[in-house]
Amino acid sequence: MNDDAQDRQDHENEGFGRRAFLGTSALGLAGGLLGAGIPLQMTATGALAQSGVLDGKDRLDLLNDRPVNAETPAHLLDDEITPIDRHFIRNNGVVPAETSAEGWTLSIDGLVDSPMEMTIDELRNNFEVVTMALTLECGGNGRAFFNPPASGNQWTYGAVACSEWTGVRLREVLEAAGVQDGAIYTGHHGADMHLSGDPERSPLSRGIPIEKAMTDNVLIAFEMNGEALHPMNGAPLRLVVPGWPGSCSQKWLTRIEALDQLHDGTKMGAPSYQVPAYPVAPGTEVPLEDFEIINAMPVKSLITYPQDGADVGTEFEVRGHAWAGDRMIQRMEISTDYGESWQEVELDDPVNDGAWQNWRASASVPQAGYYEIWGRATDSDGVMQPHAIRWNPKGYLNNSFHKVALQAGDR
Ligand SMILES: Nc1nc2c(c(=O)[nH]1)N[C@H]1C(S)=C(S)[C@@H](COP(=O)(O)O)O[C@H]1N2
Ligand SMILES: [Mo]
Repeated sequence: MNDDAQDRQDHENEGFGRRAFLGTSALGLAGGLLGAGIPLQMTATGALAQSGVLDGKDRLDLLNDRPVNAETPAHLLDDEITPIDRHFIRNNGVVPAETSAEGWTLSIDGLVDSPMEMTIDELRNNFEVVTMALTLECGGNGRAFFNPPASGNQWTYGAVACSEWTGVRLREVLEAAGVQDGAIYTGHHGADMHLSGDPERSPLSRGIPIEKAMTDNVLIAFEMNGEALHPMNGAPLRLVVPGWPGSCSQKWLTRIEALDQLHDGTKMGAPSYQVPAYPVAPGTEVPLEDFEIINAMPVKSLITYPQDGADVGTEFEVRGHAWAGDRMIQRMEISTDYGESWQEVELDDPVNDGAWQNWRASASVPQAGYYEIWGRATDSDGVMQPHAIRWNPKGYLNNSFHKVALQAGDR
C-alpha cells in the first residue's frame, strides 16, 4: 500500500468504534477537557507530552518520538523572531543520517528548458541571497481541541513559528532553469526516509501552484536566524513557503520538479492536508472526492504573555503575534470579560511580507480573581477568527480564539 492509500485506509477506519476507543484514552480525555476550555497548559502538557529532551530543543513538548514531533508552549513563543531552539518540529519520517552542506545538491527538473543541479555554494553565488522573517504553521496546529478527536499529532498551540530565514528566491531559481509556460504546479522532494525504511517510499512530497512558487517570499533556505539550519528543521537546505500549510515547506530539500498537473507525491492526496469542500457536522464521514487542498492558512493569533495560569496582578501587559496566510492583520483585539467587551491592541506591521505581526496592550481587571484573556484577529479581507472550531475529519485549520487563564492577584 502506498502512503496515500495508507492514509485513506486510516481515514476509512475512523468510524465510531475507533472514536469511542479514543474517547476513553488519555488523548481523548485531554481533548475533551481542553475542548471545555481553560486552564490549558496543565492538561495539555500533562496528558499529551512526555517532556522530551531533544538536542538544542529541550524546552519543546514532545508529542511523538517516531517520527519526532514537538511543539513549543505558547509562552515560549514570546520573541518577535522565534529562536532556533523554540521552533517546532514536524517530521513525517526519519531525519537523514547526513545533513551536512558539504556535497549537498539541489536538482531542478521537469518542465524546464535547462534542468540544473547545484550545490548550496552555487545557489549562494548565483542568486541574490535574502533574509526574511517567515511564518510557518503546521496545517494541524490546534488539532488537540477537535471533538470528536482527529487522528494525528495532538498539537495544541505551538506548531507555529516565525524565524529569520536566509536563502534564495524559488522564483529566481525556477526562472534560471527556464520554467515553461505549461508548468502549473511544483513537486518537492527531500532526503528523509520513510518510517518503514523502504528507500523507494517518501514520507512526504508535496507541491504548490506555480503562482505561489513565483511569490517573492518563497525561499530555498540554508540559514535560520543567521546559523546553519537545525537538523530537525531541514538542514542543510529547505523550502520556506510562508502562510501556507507547513507541509509545503519541504525539508532536507534535494529536488524540485515543475509539473503540468497537480503533483502526485506522498500526502498530496485526500484526506492529507485537505478539508471538505463544504461545512460538515462534527464526526461526519466525508467521501474522499469531496476534499480539497488547503492553500493559504486562515487568520489566527496567539497570546504569548501572560503565560497560561500565571498571576500577574490586576494590571498587566498582554502580547503576542497574529498572522493570516497571504494576507495581513488589520486589527487585533483582546477581552478579559469572556467577550463582553473587546479592547484593540497596538499592532505592528509585519517586518516583511510573510512575517507574523507582533502586538501588545496594557490591560487591567477590576478586582483580584480569576479571569481569561481571549484574543481575536481580523485580516485585511475583514475575516475574523471564529470563536469555535469548524470541525473537519483530519483536524486542520483550527484558528479559533486563543484563551489563557489568569489568576489576577490574591483572593
Ligand atoms: N522532507 C520533509 N519535509 C517536511 C516534512 C517532512 O516530514 N519531511 N514535514 C512538513 C510539515 S508537515 C511541516 S508542518 C513542516 C515543519 O517544519 P519544521 O519541522 O521545521 O517546524 O515541515 C514540512 N516539511
Ligand atoms: Mo505540518
